[in-house]
Amino acid sequence: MKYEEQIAGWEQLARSELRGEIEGRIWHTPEGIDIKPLYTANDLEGNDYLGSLPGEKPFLRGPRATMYAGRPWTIRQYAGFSTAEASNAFYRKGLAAGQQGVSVAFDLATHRGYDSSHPRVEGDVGKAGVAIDSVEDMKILFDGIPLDQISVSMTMNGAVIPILASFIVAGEEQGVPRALLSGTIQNDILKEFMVRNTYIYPPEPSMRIVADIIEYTSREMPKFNSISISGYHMQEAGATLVQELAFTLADGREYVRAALKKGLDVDDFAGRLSFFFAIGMNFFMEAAKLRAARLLWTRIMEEFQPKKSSSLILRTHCQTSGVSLQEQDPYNNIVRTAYEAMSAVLGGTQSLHTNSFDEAIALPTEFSARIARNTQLILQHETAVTKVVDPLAGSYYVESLTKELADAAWTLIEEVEARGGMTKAVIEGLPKRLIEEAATRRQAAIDRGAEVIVGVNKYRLENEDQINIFDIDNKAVREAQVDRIEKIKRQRNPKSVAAALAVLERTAASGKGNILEVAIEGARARATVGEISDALRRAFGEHVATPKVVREIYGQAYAGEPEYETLVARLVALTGSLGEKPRIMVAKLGQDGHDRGAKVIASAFGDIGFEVIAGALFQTPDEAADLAVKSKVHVVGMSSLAAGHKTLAPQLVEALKMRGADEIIVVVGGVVPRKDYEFLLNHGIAAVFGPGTNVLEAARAVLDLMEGKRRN
Ligand code: 3CP
Repeated sequence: MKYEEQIAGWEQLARSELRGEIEGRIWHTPEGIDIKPLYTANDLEGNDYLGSLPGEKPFLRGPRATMYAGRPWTIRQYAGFSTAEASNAFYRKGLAAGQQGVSVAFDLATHRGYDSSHPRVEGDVGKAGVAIDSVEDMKILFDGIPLDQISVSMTMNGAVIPILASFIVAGEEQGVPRALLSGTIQNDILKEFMVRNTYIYPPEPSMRIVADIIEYTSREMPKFNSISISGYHMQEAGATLVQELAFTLADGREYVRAALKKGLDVDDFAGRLSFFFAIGMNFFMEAAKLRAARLLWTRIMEEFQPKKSSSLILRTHCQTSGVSLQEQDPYNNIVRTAYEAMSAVLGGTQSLHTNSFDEAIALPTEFSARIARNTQLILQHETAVTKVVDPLAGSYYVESLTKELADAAWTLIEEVEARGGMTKAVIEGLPKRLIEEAATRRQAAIDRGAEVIVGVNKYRLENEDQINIFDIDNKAVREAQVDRIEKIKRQRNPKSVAAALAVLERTAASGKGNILEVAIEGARARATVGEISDALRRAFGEHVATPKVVREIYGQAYAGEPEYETLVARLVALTGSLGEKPRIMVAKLGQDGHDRGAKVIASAFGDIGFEVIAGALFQTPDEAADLAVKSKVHVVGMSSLAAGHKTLAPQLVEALKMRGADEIIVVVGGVVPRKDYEFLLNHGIAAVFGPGTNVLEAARAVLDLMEGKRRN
């Protein structure tokens, strides 16, 4: 029988099993790729990359010839909290228990270039990462960790100059010259403007900083990866896998151009560019994404005509998806993470972080961190997945997916190119808008139950046991940090600090010289992270984003559904009785730039019929209260994802009271542990919406509160 006839036979069988057409079983993915129930040899026709080998161009099958059969991926768990002492102890325990590399999470004050003593960061110090104010903190952070043997990744973008400078000096003072330091600095500012928001300076000077770091590390630190070009945060913000792939690679192309503009030879730096992707729950597509990424990166790099083949290779770190973790029935997260980890490994990652099951709600405990680490150790030692290179190769489905993802991402990459490249596209806001639209569409799919999340919108437990949550005494951390800063300032030579900072400011303003090189002198003289950042602020100014809200995505997804229409009708009635649309301000306070939740809420509430005022990022409680009063809002919805809620929410309530505006209803949404609800409700918060909240339910609750208030 001919193959075509065989397939026709299968189709007939399938139709009779389905009692309908096969088309009904095609899965229309958010990526715009249609997935059929069956893939066959026919799907491989026109696929040019099937014969390629790992370690060879176009590296689709892996950057190394032997991959994990030669050396398994690095188990690199991202961690950091509280003080340098506490984080150092955590790293040392992790390394002793099988972790293979260090990955530092800094707190948001550090990310945004503020010392712990700065009044704007009161709620942020030591919360979502470790507080680092100077070389002294950095030395404590790596005490007893030999920096010439253990590679260190630092997720830092905004305050990348003082942090990398302090790391280099800490290494030096530990007896490790910078040429021997191995590791990675994230240094990927473009995605900050798109999604992560820990930028400080405007895009153009920020691109100069990236290029200066590439220049300096390629000359002085041959074992150090100068950048980690990240799609992770895009997926976390709601991007589809095609968007994640395309925008990340387009960012990479932009960084290569920025480095070439500095006069560097492509072969001097390309081999030390690295990448970072998220791995979500779409198991095969995620593995295919990594294969497609390597293929496309080789294509992009060939444009720059490097001589070394290592310049064509995409090496990547991966992290299992944070947004796929749920607060409800949290042990399910262990299972989710294990699948995602397997997918990352089948895709050929070089380094991996596996999330802890409690990370939807708080920092990991020692217990949850152990399970997360062991998820990888079990993969490496017990499953035999390391024995064979690229085991999915040749799969009709995975090879087709790899090609379809690559083709779709390439179209988007070329669209960005036609608009003048990624810096321009970012300034114009195209990627941000597309990602926010995708995020809103996905939220609607989850709220409607079209996308099932076990334990959240289906199979939900009636009663849930609460798990132990790790909490940071943020006040104590801040006091300890302030004491140390004061001590450093007493002991250092003020003249050398002032001189180093003046040179730094001049170097930045002049456009000549290397900013990192001169900042190292500042760090050595014990200038703090805040002082070095301020010198650059004086030269470059600060970036202020104008929040924009996407419209008519959420409403369209729900159009015609009774529960949505009922809510819209309630809104119309309330608008009639108020004589104006109910106004809600969505506020982000402190240095927490995670704005996916806030944006989705703003977008959905707008569609339902509220007038939405989107507050700027990084407001203080006083600034938010001023805007709320000026905008005459009925409700403030504070979105908190970085654990600052217990400090900032009561301050916001107080600030409104001081302005005689205590009739404004304040609700809090985001990553708030259940055990904090009572505290917030006792401090003037009217309702708390934790992770997994259905947006329509939140809108209903806000309406109830408003109507209740009108009746009283
Ligand atoms: C690797 N090697 C091999 C083989 N495989 N040698 C022989 N045979 C093999 N099969 C060599 C490599 O060439 C290299 O040596 C050494 O072994 C280490 O391998 P590697 O693949 O370079 O691995 P690693 O050092 O771990 O570096 C991985 C990358 C790096 C390149 C991806 O950039 C990295 O570690 N990134 C981590 C980024 C990170 O952790 N980010 C955290 C984000 P040579 O070096 O001598 O060649 S956390 C953000 C969370 C969200 C938020 O922002 O809040």
